Amino acid sequence: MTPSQQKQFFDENGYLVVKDLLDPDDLVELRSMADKVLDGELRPEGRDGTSPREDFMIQWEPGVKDEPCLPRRQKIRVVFHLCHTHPSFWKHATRSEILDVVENLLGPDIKLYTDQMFVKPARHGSEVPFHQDSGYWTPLDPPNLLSCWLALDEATVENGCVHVLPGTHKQLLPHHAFEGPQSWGLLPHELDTSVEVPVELPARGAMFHHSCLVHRSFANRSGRGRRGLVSIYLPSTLRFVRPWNFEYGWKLLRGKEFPGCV
Ligand SMILES: O=C(O)CCC(=O)C(=O)O
Repeated sequence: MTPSQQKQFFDENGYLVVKDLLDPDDLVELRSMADKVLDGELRPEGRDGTSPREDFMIQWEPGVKDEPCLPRRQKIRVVFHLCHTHPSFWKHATRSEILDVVENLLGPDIKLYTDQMFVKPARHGSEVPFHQDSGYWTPLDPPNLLSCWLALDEATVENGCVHVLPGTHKQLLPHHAFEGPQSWGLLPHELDTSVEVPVELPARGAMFHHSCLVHRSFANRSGRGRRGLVSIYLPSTLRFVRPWNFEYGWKLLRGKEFPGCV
């Protein structure tokens, strides 16, 4: 697809797949850093070289968190804010291969919010229920952020790839609290699930998705893990409708800032 075809597909569907986004050598390097984070072999490192925290910010898989015999990497559900706490992940979040696509889809003035590694370990990875990311990021208006979901491992239906409802990005729906490791989202009976599409990706492929696109992923009961490193961007023209004290701030990556905006 040409960039203008990509933009047209994204505007209509709310997502875009780029199958070979990363250079193979860059994938090897990134996977090795992700392994170290998951195995507890890497400490967070600020951009000034200091080490602000003992460990990365981790959400554990609730079902196996306290299993003494499982390796640490099998017990991790999500790791947050890697790009703000280690230079290797900052390098990833700011790489031109990603930002060129982001600029095409969002426009020239781009800020970085943060990143999250969804680990979905083999056999123990729990589901992510239907949600729109802007259902979480409610202080920002308009709800128009963009995620780049980069496959560190091949993502298939079997190991819990992300599923999307194309075209649902045009409206933000009210979210609800419910039980589970991720307790904020949308209920299947509120949605037209007949249009649901599994987004299978080769390792080093990526899906870009709008923050109002409804999506989910199922539990991983297969023998193969599936890690997705999700970097999140926004136009620097968005405004806060409520204060949001995010400790790392919103970093300008391309273009300019605007008075009164994020
Ligand atoms: O990777 C997953 O399973 C879920 C990802 C997700 O919800 C997101 O990128 O917003």
